[in-house]
Amino acid sequence: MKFLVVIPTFNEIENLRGIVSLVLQQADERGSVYGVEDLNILVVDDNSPDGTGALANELARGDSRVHVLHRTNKEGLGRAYIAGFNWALERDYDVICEMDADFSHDPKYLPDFWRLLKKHDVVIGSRYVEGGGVKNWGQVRKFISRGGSAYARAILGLKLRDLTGGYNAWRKEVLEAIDLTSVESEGYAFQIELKWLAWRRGFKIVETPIVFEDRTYGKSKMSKKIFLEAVFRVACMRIE
Ligand SMILES: Nc1nc2c(ncn2[C@@H]2O[C@H](COP(=O)(O)OP(=O)(O)O)[C@@H](O)[C@H]2O)c(=O)[nH]1
Ligand SMILES: [Mg+2]
Repeated sequence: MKFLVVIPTFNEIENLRGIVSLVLQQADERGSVYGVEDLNILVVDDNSPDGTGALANELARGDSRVHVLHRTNKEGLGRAYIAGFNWALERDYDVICEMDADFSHDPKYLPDFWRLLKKHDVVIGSRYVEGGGVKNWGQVRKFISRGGSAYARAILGLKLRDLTGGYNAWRKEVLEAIDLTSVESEGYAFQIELKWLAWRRGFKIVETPIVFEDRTYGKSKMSKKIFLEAVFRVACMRIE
């Protein structure tokens, strides 16, 4: 299995080196047990003012498994992922995995993804199934996140618990079947829309528990605007 972890970054200078090394460590220690012969990382940086792009270049020079895609403007998480997905599809990766740079998505769960990918097309890292959870989040953020998934589930009729989460792995056939050029969402809506499109096409989707820890370094880029985008776009997805 050729496996690509796509990590979008905007001002993640304190986090990137650590997360890249933890992912590679999982591959070195456990990859072969699960048939992952080749694991690569693609950092998609939107010209971060803090120099994350230059750090990514340095990491790529130090390890041939690390690649970098530089974009000139900050265009949001969704655009960065689409660029990363297209990069992967042009290079024949079997599975493409989304992961944040800020350690909220612990690479220790990768073996669970690898195991489940043998029998499923999509594996979702889920905070809202037995064994999953969130750490260091205030009540408001917890409520918004759970409420967001419940809202999307109710409107779309999807039987998945964690719809807004961004720690997900996709077999390439799924991303090929989805018309990526039609996906315009930016933030949480992007994660919901991908799952919705995969579900509608009948792909086999499974949730695996993850405990999501809030970041220690750097700032969240999610905003009220991105939250409202999700509320609006989910309603539109139902209508389409
Ligand atoms: N390339 C790129 N990455 C982004 C953008 N917005 C957020 N990210 C990255 O996406 C990941 C998740 O963002 P984050 O702010 O931690 O979201 P939160 O965990 O929901 O608060 C992090 O790795 C960010 O650096 C963007 O506009 N462009
Ligand atoms: Mg985060």
